[in-house]
Amino acid sequence: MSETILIIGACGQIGTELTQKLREIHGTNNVIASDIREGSDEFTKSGPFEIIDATNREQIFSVVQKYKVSQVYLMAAMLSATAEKIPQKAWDLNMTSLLIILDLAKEKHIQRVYWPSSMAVFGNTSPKVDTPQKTIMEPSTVYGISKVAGEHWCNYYHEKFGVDVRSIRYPGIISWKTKPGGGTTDYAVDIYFKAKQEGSYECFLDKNTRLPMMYMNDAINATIQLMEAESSSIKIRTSYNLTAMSFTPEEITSEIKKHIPDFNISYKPDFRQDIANSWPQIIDDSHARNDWNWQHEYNLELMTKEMLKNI
Ligand code: AKB
Repeated sequence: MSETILIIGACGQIGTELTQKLREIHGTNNVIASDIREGSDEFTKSGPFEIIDATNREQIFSVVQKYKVSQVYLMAAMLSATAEKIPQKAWDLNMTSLLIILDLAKEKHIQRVYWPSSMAVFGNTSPKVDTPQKTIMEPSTVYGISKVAGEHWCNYYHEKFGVDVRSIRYPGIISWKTKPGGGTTDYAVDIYFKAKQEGSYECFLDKNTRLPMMYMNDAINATIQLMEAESSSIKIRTSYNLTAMSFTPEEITSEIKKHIPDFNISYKPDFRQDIANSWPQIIDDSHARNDWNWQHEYNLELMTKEMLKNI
């Protein structure tokens, strides 16, 4: 069956590349990009684009009806570091948008929903190494609280109303096309840009802070793979643990130095250090690997080559 897909938050770091990939698969006119404001001309004029405030049900519903949308990818969200500064707004954006989409699916206006969760659902009391799919989840950030609550809303709508909602707990996502904004893992993107453009970087996390990460190509493939999987193979309707690699600022620096030997790093941890300390270091994503055959392609070495080649 042919799908008509709406991406909300299409101008963001993941949304941009997701839109491009889905357009390659489904055809440009079957993938409607939307965001609260217009992105670059190249992006907004390359296919259908609508202005949508993700907290406005009327705007979303009218676009769903206009294009007869069958699937929604809800990528609009406020990330961990920004959310700590404006908690109420973060909660409103992250929760209201999700409940609108889940309701539209419950009312059968759309057939399938993708919603991103995050490793931020875990907190200081979760195991840090090989963090299991199911474990204690006591997040210390507003972002994490909104993701835990969102995951349970997804599961509730699936169990109670049969809503086909699918979700991944993303680790830090690293890419060169569109920069992330407001996250704690953003250092692992900034470091490549600064290494290439200025030869030095001041890192806001300490050199030994190990965090789970993934290159964008793997994140996009995983997301689409999950959305295309048979419903019967999806055993988890909260959200799937997912990872590709884990490294520290010191380790990524050594890898960059193989290409830029004079690269210089200094460390000045700020409030984001506490957030990073509360997150897993290494995640166990065996459920995703068993249930829908998730496999990553990029490790630190391969990703570094790609990042430095493309920036
Ligand atoms: C963040 O740092 O807030 C995000 C995330 C891990 O969800 N990249």
